Amino acid sequence: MIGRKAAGFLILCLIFVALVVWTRACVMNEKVTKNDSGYNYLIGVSQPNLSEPWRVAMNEEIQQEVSRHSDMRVIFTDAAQSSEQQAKDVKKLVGYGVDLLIISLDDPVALTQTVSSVYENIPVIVLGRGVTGYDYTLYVGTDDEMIGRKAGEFAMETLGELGGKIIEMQGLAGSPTVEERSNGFREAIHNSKLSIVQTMNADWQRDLAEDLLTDWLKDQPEVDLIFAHNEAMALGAYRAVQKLDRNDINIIGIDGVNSENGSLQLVSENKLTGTFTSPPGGKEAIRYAVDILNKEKGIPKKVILRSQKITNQLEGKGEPRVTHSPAPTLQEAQSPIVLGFAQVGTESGWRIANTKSVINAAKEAGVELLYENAEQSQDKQIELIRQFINKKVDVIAFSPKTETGWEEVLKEAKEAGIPVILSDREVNVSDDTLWTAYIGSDFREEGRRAARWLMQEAEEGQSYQFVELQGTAHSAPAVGRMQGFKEVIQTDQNFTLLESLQGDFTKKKGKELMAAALKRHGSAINVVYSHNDDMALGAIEAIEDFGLRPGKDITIISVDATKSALKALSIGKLNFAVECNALLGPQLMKAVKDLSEGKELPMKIITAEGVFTQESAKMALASREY
Ligand code: GZL
Repeated sequence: MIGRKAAGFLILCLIFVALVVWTRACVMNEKVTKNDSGYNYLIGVSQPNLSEPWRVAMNEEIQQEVSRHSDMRVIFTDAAQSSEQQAKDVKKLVGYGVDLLIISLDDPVALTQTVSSVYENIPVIVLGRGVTGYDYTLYVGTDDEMIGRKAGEFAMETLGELGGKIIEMQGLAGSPTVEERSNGFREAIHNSKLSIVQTMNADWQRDLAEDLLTDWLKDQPEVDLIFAHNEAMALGAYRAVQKLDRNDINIIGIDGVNSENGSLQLVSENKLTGTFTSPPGGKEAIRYAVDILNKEKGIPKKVILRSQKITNQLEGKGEPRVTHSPAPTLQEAQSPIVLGFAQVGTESGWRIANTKSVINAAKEAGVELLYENAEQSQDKQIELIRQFINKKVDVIAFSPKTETGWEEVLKEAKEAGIPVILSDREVNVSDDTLWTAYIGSDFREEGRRAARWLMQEAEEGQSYQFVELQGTAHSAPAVGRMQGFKEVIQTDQNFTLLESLQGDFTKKKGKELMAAALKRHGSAINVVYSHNDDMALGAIEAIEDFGLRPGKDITIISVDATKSALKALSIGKLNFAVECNALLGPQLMKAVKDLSEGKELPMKIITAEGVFTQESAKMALASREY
């Protein structure tokens, strides 16, 4: 007889074996389930609600694009306007083992932490309305400040010389979308005869907008226009003015969905004066999800979709008027595709790396590159673009020296039907369909990152006097980095700007300007904020010549994070570098290829970028590509 102990041991062994078999079966079963049903990727989509037509359209786009991929499945959740429920939905989707989460949210304050924690384990695409911060793989949405600005310009156009009183109907307070749309609108009407007499928050919801307005409007005789941040609230506004027989009030909305109660229909029925499309981005989100899951290189940080103005100035055939013809796309591409590229110059290490990236990527992609360098002359760049037009290239790309002065030549390119891609720097033109896409950085965020680091490293009670070395005057990076830095640093009274000096992004100018500033201020300077590495490296030499220790007596922060900056960081002569990605070649060629395949490009493709401290620079130096 087997002893009692032996029997017990045997039973334990049998239980253990059974457990192992069962676990394997589960795992196999799960894998079997996935592979068995013939799909590899499971996408989770979390919506805060489906009460807005815009969100219904978003899901439809996602479903449609997923159905083009036989190895992909999607699960949708709808939190019915509860942030707590949306957080639970996200956890449930992660529990199902989704490979990628797409989340659109109304309440970033409640959900940003949830998104951050999911992002630690799987890719996350934030769609439509944003989260605060950058803890996600990719944001697909619109430029909400631009939409707000366009809506403000339209309000001025609508109310004309006399101006008027406006109610602003905002979405959920605290959302970056609300803040940006409101900022853009207020910036546009600033110094005009339009004034916002009441701001309300209807949390993106139609009925709440209707109730708030019905209540407020009944004893407010003088309102001329309502600006609603989305079409659901615009419809609510319409119902309120209808109820109160106040059809004299103009209503401007955003979203432009072409569906029942979508603002495209409301405009054509003359219920809205106009609207600005805010493409839901479902199609783009799935396209990038495929690239992310396939571990493609060069995934951007933000993809910004183009918004168009739709007004009730009906064309003869009674359709809403979509102003501005669309930006040019590529009709009949030659083979190989011919790309004309007018580089701005050779002013910095960043620029040299950028040029190399474009040339190498063109070779790799089989694109015939007509490369020219304007050596910092805008006139030369304009001339080069005209040459490309005359040569009938398929696509033109260039890095505009400054933001302005491009209307004419871009009109000529548009009339010639040649798409123009802005590489690395944006332009400021009245009609943004004069260019087809922008590929580059968020310069204001680069400036904010520099300032945030300075403030977090600042010693309690210590006062700081800083010199700013600015890049090329009126260039997009110089304007953006100055604005972003100022927006943050001005919140701390311990920081005082001594001088802002134009260094044109060159090491020579950076050294000269820093030497002169030291003569004027000496050791009163304890911080230098440089818009690029080359000027920072020039400043380091000037500081040493002056007898002070760069990185110790004077804290230096720079933007670009080229190899030479990482070297200076690693030996303590530089204190912090904000990355500006120079390797735009692959993304530029992908955009050119997409155009040649008839795909519509996003309006802006914003590159993913990081930051470097002295410690992280030491780790990254060996493998740094530029
Ligand atoms: C930024 C780029 C700037 C770099 C400089 O995208 O345009 O121009 O920061 C370069 O180094 O000269």
